[in-house]
This record gives sequence, C-alpha cells and structure tokens, in this order.
Amino acid sequence: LPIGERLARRIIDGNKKGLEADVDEALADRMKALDIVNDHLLSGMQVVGELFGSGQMQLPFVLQSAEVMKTAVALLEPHMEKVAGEATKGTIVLATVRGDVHDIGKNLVDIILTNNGYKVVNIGIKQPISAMIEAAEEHDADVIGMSGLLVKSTVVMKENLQELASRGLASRWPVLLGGAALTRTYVEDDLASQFPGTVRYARDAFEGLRLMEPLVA
Ligand code: B1M
Repeated sequence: LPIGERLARRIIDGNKKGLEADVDEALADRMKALDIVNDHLLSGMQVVGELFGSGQMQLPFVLQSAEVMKTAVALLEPHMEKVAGEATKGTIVLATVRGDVHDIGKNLVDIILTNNGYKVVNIGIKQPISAMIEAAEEHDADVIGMSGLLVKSTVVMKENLQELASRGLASRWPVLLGGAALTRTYVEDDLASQFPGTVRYARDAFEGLRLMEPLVA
C-alpha cells in the first residue's frame, strides 16, 4: 500500500507496530505533518467511526485505534510548522465538556493553536463549566473553547452557555464550540440566538484557528 493508505490502515487496525518507521517514511517523502494527520490519519478514524457505529467494531478496538492516533500525532507534532515569536496572540481555555471523554480533536486544536502563537490552557476531559470559568479567571483567558463529540454533549454545551449567562459572564468570554455532533446551524442559529454573548462554531481545528483572531480582538 502507498504510505498514506498504510497509515490510515494502521488507525483502522489499531496497529502500532512499525508506526514510527511509517511516520518517518511519510515525512521523508516530503509529506507535511499536518497533511498526514488530516488526509490520512483522520480518514482512518472516519472508517473506525463508521465501523463502530454500524456495530462491526467493538469498543476495545476503537480504543486501540485512538491510541495509535494519539501516538502518531505525538510523533508528528515536532514536525509541524510553528510561527516564530514570543508574544502570545491570546489565551484560550480548552476543555471537553462534562460527561464526554473524547479528546483527540480537542488536543489537535491545542496543537494547532499553540503552534500558531496562542496560549492554550487545556484542562482536559469531562470538565464542568465551573472548572472552565475558574481556569479562564486564573489565566485571564480571552476565549473559552469547548469540545464534545456525543449528541448529549451538545445539550451540555447549551447548559454551559445558560450557566455563563446566568452568572453574568456571557460578555466576559466569547465561546468557541467544536465537535462532530454539532452543526453550524445548531450553534450559529439556535444557540447564538439564545446566548447574550458571542458563540461560534468551528468545523475543524483550522476554522478554530481562523476564528481566534476576531474572538480575541
Ligand atoms: Co466514541 N463515539 N464513544 N470513543 N468515538 C463517537 C463520537 C461516535 C460518533 C461513534 C459512532 O457511534 N459512530 C459515538 C457518538 C454517538 C452519539 O452521541 N450520537 C460514540 C460513542 C457512542 C461512544 C461511547 C458512548 C461508547 C460506549 O461507551 N458505548 C463512549 C463515550 C464515553 C464518554 O464520552 N462518556 C465512547 C468512547 C470512545 C473511546 C474512548 C473508545 C474513543 C475516544 C478516545 C479519545 O478521544 N481519547 C472513541 C472514539 C475514538 C470515537 C470515534 C470513532 C472517533 C473520534 C475521534 O477521535 N475523531 C467517534 C466517531 C467519529 O467521530 N466519527 C466516536 C477524530 C477527531 C480528530 O475528530 O474529535 O471530531 P473530532 O475533532 C475534529 C472536529 O470535530 C473539530 O476539530 C477536529 C478536526 O480538526 N473539533 C473542534 C473538535 N473539538 C473542537 C473544539 C474546537 C474547534 C474544533 O474549539 C473549541
């Protein structure tokens, strides 16, 4: 198989043996680290999601695939392009919402934003809104970013926005939302119309990066 397909296959099979050599080969072929993630690793993860969703793959195997994904991203991370300069462009508190353990997407957002000059305070998974507020206060954040992949996480995000509003904090931090269960319409029409502050939807980490500039300004 060509190297890109081989890497996708490793994600699907949850096969870490020889992963580092394949990553090195892809880099030696002049593939860009971010393109390897977006074009190959994520397409493997897409297949895993489909197989799992249709009952053809069991959870422990999904977990193995996630492990391979995380290892591959960690191997590629040092090869990703970084903007130079010391000053940070702004600070975001990033969390996966209460009840949700999915963190691969959130951690990709962390890497992309960090490499592009933002300070990211990544407080982890299953985080209640109170923890996000605490971290945002402590680090004087400009933005709160929430990730969640489960359908129920979209409801949790709505509750989190309600909590921010009821504490009078809606205008203090703009909120960036991302994760596979969300839709642009849900965030930008439904949620945004009920939230007195700014709430934006990022389809992927790059849209998250593009949105940071206006949100921080
Ligand atoms: Co889970 N899982 N999972 N899972 N899992 C999904 C989400 C699911 C769609 C699979 C399916 O059924 N087809 C399904 C959700 C169904 C639903 O809610 N309707 C599901 C389920 C059901 C579950 C469990 C409930 C299974 C169970 O226990 N019976 C359980 C949930 C536990 C919990 O959270 N309480 C569970 C567990 C797991 C594992 C632990 C095995 C593992 C996660 C490991 C980990 O993250 N450490 C896992 C995985 C790997 C998946 C799939 C297969 C892949 C997710 C992933 O990492 N994708 C997933 C299927 C799918 O999504 N197609 C699935 C790659 C990642 C880069 O994409 O996170 O979407 P994503 O991030 C994207 C964008 O969304 C965006 O940027 C990234 C790309 O650039 N983005 C942001 C994300 N967050 C952002 C934040 C931003 C901006 C952009 O700003 C703040």
